Amino acid sequence: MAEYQNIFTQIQVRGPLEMEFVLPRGSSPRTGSLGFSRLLGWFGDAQVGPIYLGYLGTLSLIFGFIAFEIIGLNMWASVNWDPVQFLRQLPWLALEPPPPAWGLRLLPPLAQGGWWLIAGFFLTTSILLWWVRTYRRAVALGMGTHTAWCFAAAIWLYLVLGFIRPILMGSWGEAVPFGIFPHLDWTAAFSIRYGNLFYNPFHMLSIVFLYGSALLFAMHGATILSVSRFGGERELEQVTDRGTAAERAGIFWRWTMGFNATFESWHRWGWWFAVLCPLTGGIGILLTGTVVDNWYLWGVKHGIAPTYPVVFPPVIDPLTLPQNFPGGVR
Ligand code: 07D
Ligand code: 07D
Repeated sequence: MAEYQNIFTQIQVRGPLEMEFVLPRGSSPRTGSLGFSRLLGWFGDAQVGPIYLGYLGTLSLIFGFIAFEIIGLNMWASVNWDPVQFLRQLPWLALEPPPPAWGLRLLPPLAQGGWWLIAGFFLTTSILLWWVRTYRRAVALGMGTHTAWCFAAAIWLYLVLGFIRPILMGSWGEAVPFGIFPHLDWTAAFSIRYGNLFYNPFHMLSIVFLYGSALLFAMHGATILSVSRFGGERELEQVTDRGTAAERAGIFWRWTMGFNATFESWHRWGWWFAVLCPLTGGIGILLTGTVVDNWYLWGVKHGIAPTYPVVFPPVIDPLTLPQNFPGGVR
């Protein structure tokens, strides 16, 4: 028991390496028992490894590495293979999707988005393989698959942005480029192109859950740390007892805001807020350009955005005036 509790305190255990469970039949062996790290011990458990790589993990890393290489080499080629410029300009470099003229063509010329499609294929496969890994490792440990479903919510937004919505719009050109600042430019341009994403109610909901997640995270972290002098981080033993850290933490919130979550329900709040952020976000992106062309005009129609007052008289395009064309009307 004492050993178990040390995982949750700042004491760093230096015993024989914990070799964890015996894996079910057919599992790959675990690799890399690296020993202990004092630095990591300050942040969490001090033991490093063993890791379960398995064939899914290995494949995922290989696919991810290929995607990363294709993106990096394309970026490097775009500065004529100059290593200094590559490093200097890295945050601005991009691998862009095919221009709209190629529509949904599966293999446009490599330099016109072909590489983007190949990199996207490898990255997506890598992410999906990693998802299966999170699912299967949880099952192997007899756990629920909550982490996998949380991850699936993020993958949903990723797939909407780079795959599902471009297909519905009939062009890969709608998708996000690879690149640090280029993907921010895409985000800003997308908002402007579709009439200001602030008026998209699903963008609003996504922000609610993003900010809400930060708030809940802050409340939870602060609450647990504030009762650590009563052993509050040993949550499970305390849920049903009186006078414990758990009860004090609950009473604190009941006193300050009239309501308290329980040690169990808090984690449901956290899980749902995290999941709903990209879930609602993905719905918002999916509707943009497919169902709604301009979120500002949509907002005006539904009474959430004002029309701009007519401050200036209408301007006549000078090119339409005959006096600008000495020969008469154009
Ligand atoms: C802290 C967990 C660790 C993850 C890290 C990110 C890469 C990319 C690849 C150079 C919280 C690892 C980064 C592997 C390197 C190349 C080709 C998670 C933590 C440390 N974004 N975005 C960032 C991605 C989108 C937006 C940073 C990915 C949408 C804005 C990083 C995706 C839109 C801002 C990054 C993705 C959007 C960022 C930090 C995929 C709308 C910032 C991320 C796969 C949702 C911030 C310079 C972070 C920044 C930022 C990665 C998608 C908007 C490079 C992988 C298209 C407004 N994004 N992003 O810490 O500093 O996440 O940008 O969908 O301000 Mg982004
Ligand atoms: C990106 C899910 C995919 C990631 C995966 C991870 C790897 C790396 C490697 C670990 C993040 C794969 C990981 C490959 C592994 C290592 C090393 C989740 C991702 C699978 N917005 N906006 C959102 C705000 C504006 C715009 C969401 C705020 C402007 C667009 C969020 C503001 C314009 C999109 C949000 C603001 C604009 C969004 C994202 C303020 C720009 C989206 C939620 C205060 C001028 C996305 C519906 C999320 C979305 C999105 C917040 C402003 C554009 C809540 C706070 C008006 C185009 N915005 N935004 O979970 O879903 O992202 O919209 O101004 O697509 Mg926005």
